[in-house]
Amino acid sequence: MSYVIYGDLRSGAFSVEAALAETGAPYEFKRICLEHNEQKTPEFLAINPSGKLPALKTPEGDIVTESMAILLTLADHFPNTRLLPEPGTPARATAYRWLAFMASEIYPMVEIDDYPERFMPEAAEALRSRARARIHERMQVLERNIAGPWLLASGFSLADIYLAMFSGWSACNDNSQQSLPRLNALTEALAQRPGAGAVWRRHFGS
Ligand SMILES: N[C@@H](CCC(=O)N[C@@H](CS)C(=O)NCC(=O)O)C(=O)O
Repeated sequence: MSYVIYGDLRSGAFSVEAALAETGAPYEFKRICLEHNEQKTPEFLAINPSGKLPALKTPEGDIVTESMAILLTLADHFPNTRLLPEPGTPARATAYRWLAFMASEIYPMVEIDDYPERFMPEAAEALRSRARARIHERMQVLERNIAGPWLLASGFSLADIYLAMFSGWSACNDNSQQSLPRLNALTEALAQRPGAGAVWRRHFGS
């Protein structure tokens, strides 16, 4: 059995697929179409009760949800791929720091940007614009902390894959609203990688 990714193109499933591509492990990509709200079907809710992508089924048949948890699980499954710096090092702690920042400070704001009517149907557009402003502030924090070319001075890691995912979303990286030159350079560097780069093009184009 191989890994099964439940996801859609341009969704959080990009990060899972890119990480798996870096490991070279076989996987299947099961499309759950966000446009058709397939993440809310009973079949998918049985996999992830929160009705969100991505989800991962391991070769042993275990389900993992929550993008950061999935990425950390893959780092555990493939220690030789060096998806993260060595355990116990300051670089590893910095990777956790920024992964958690993106998962907790930015991803929930993207839900508000995508579905503002869930939270305030009477003022959806005003809420979306507040969420975008907060996302932009937080993307600037990341921009200032990119060591170059990768987020960590120690080199490429899962944090780059996760950061590139956010940079692919207009809510986070709208060129007309803000300038993120280091982030754009990081994404270009990621697009050159044999593993994650091919997945980047499949999800986000050139
Ligand atoms: N905390 C979740 C957030 C996942 C999430 O919001 N995924 C989006 C796609 S990128 C989704 O499934 N949205 C559909 C919805 O909220 O109905 C994670 O990190 O995996």
